[in-house]
Amino acid sequence: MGDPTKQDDDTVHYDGPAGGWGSLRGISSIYGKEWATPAALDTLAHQNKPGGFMCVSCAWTKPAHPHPFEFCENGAKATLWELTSRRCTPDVFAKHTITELKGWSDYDLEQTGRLTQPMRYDSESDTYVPVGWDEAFAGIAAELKALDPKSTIFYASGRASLETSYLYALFARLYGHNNLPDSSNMCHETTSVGLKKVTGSSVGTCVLDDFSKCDAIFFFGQSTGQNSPRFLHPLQEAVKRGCRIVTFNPLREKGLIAFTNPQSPTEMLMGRETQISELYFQVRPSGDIAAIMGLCKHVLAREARHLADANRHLLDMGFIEQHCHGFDDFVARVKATAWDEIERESGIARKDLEAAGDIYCDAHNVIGIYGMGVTQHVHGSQTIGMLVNLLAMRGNLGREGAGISPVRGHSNVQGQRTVGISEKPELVPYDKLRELFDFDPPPDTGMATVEACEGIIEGSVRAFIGLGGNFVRAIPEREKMEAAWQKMRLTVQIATKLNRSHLINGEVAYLLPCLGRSETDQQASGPQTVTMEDSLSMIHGSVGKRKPASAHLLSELAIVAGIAKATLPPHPKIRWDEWVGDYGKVRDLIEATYPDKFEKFNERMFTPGGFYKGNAARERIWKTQSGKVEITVPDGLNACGFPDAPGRYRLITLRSNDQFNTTIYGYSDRMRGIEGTRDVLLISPEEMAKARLEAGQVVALESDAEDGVARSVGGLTVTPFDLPSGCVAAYYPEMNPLVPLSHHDRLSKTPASKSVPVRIRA
Ligand SMILES: Nc1nc2c(c(=O)[nH]1)N[C@H]1C(S)=C(S)[C@@H](COP(=O)(O)OP(=O)(O)OC[C@H]3O[C@@H](n4cnc5c(=O)[nH]c(N)nc54)[C@H](O)[C@@H]3O)O[C@H]1N2
Ligand SMILES: Nc1nc2c(c(=O)[nH]1)N[C@H]1C(S)=C(S)[C@@H](COP(=O)(O)OP(=O)(O)OC[C@H]3O[C@@H](n4cnc5c(=O)[nH]c(N)nc54)[C@H](O)[C@@H]3O)O[C@H]1N2
Ligand SMILES: [Mo]
Repeated sequence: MGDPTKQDDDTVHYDGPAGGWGSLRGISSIYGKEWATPAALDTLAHQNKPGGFMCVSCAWTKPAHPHPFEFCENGAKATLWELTSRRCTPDVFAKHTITELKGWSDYDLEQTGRLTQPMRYDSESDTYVPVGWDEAFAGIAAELKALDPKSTIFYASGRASLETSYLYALFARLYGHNNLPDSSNMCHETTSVGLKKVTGSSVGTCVLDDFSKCDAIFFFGQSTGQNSPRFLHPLQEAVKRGCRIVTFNPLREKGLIAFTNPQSPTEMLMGRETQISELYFQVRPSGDIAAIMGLCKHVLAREARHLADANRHLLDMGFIEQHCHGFDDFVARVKATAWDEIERESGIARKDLEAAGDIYCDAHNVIGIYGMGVTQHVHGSQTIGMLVNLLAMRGNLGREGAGISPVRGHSNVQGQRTVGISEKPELVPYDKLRELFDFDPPPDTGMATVEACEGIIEGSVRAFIGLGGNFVRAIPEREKMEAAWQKMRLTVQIATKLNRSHLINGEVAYLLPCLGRSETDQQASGPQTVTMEDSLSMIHGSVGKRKPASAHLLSELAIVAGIAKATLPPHPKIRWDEWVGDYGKVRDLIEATYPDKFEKFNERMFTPGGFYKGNAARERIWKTQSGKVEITVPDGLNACGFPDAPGRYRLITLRSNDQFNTTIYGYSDRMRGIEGTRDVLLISPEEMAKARLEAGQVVALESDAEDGVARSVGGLTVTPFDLPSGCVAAYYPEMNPLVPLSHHDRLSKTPASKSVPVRIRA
């Protein structure tokens, strides 16, 4: 295995805009090595096209009129990663014990390639040994039958299809629990809970067409160039027609500054780039509540001037009176908040916030966008509330060309929630489940991610099934979690590639390899289609055409059904074999369970651009407590939940464009100019001087959380970087040992990974 800290020798430092030659080089650096087959290129050409398969990377929408190659650098990487010619066969496990494999880097583990056969952990030899599918299902079932269902966890990492997710959740409830954490619990749960609280809808209100009608876009903590690059196309088009973009982000992220379309030969040859953000503010991490407060303050000042000069309102009084609850309290709070407080907490000067406020006031249609820079804070839900307040002031909600648009992560993470992956029974139509399957689903609230981690640490959780993902790497509190994990009785991982979570196994452990989305899924009734829901609530069919990586693979749906059938007693209405034989029948069940969202599901699944699930909030129907948009008042002006203290920094945990979550593709963070290593501590030159640090010095980060627990990560090279004062940045997942499990959004329990309290130890 290569040295994981060394960079690939063909990576180059790239200083241009996002997209452009750099992104093509990013793709070809993977191509050049081992994946360069005509078949792979053909697969990519079908990516995100009607009748083709849907990208396994991000959740950005798939347009009705796709580009000739509707994929980006990251989508291509993610697909090629799945198409690798390398195989992690039983041979790999025969040659290396689990203890040995634990010494490998995460990068090297995934480099072993696609898993090919079901494996069972053999404690005597400390290895994974091959096992037949039926034997694996029977073994898992025997364990599950002996356990209290409520002591087991069924995790899902937002990739599995709507069909598989629906059956997975059904299995959990038939077996007897609602313990269905999802990667969303670490991601946009703040949206699912916080946005729902104020608008009544747990998802964004915008559709793609709104981006061609908006006059201004306000961006908070979402890194489009890295994490949803296809979204740069509609952004570029919006800018070209005069839409004004204002961005709030502690880092100057390339994609939001300028973009060259890699699919436009003229732009590529002429080196032409589009400036994306007209104004770009390096807000302090957790300072968005203050920044939005400043914007609102300016809108109120403009309203007063407007009334005096023109005797007309600048605010949308009709919307406020008819659709908002609590507006007056909010206005009182904005007026009572002083500018110097706003400047201090946001790190942005008053005149700058006023300039941004002018763009807001002068635009007829405004869209607010956000990502992890908003959701992963102790008061992330309150920041979402503030963004909704700002939009509501001029009626920018539930109207064409305007709205709120959280950008989701995993390609079907939003959809998994739609079809029942939820720990909350009140979010699932139990009456329909009773009617369809003739059973009583469990009434009690189950465990989401944080509760599952608490249960694992405390020993009350006895079994964990992972439908994809890399739970142990993605969660906070790594040290305690890794130790506690091995005390579980049973761990089962359904996966395409080997990762860390597969090596930290329970007493009884199975590793079950599944088909990837780009591969043909052949069942009794023929090749199958699967479906997903994207970030803009569009539902798409996806058909894999590639030959499976191994003849032993089963589909995710078949694996879930296989375990369920072996575990549960027979029941005339539960027809696992029939459902595995024809996924169309599962879609019929989804339609019967959610008739308003999935009408004519089988007929409509190949609608170009997808079909819209619908959203009441878009129609100005607010399913909130008051029946109106809840205009909320935040507790304070920062979202971090801990006070400033000497030597304490807010740590931002970052992704690079050369990773997909816990999967590290390589060591080139091209857009930030960090090459060859991920073991860096990014810090501003001013903070370096204050802390007497030298560039290149190796330091450790230590937890500075109020709980006093010792947590640290060492070996970080001090790297000067353009960041606001009082904060540092380093990579996720390497920094996860520093995140306390209790450090999460107060409302939704989303881990607060974007402002972790740390100290630097030289
Ligand atoms: N290539 C690639 N694509 C991906 C992923 C990946 O890992 N790699 N992951 C996928 C997943 S699951 C998700 S959820 C999405 C994540 O996509 P994003 O939502 O973009 O998530 P991050 O990159 O973690 O953080 C977003 C930005 O928040 C900024 N930020 C940090 N703190 C603050 C703050 O306090 N305020 C503001 N305004 N900004 C802040 C950071 O500088 C960063 O630019 O991407 C998806 N797509
Ligand atoms: N500190 C910090 N922590 C974070 C974050 C952060 O910004 N900072 N971000 C959080 C976020 S937004 C998220 S979404 C989570 C991510 O948490 P997870 O979703 O649990 O992690 P991933 O890295 O996306 O999972 C990758 C693994 O999924 C498996 N896989 C890939 N494709 C498939 C497939 O088609 N089927 C199956 N069954 N398996 C497949 C492969 O084995 C691969 O190793 O991490 C969270 N943790
Ligand atoms: Mo995510």
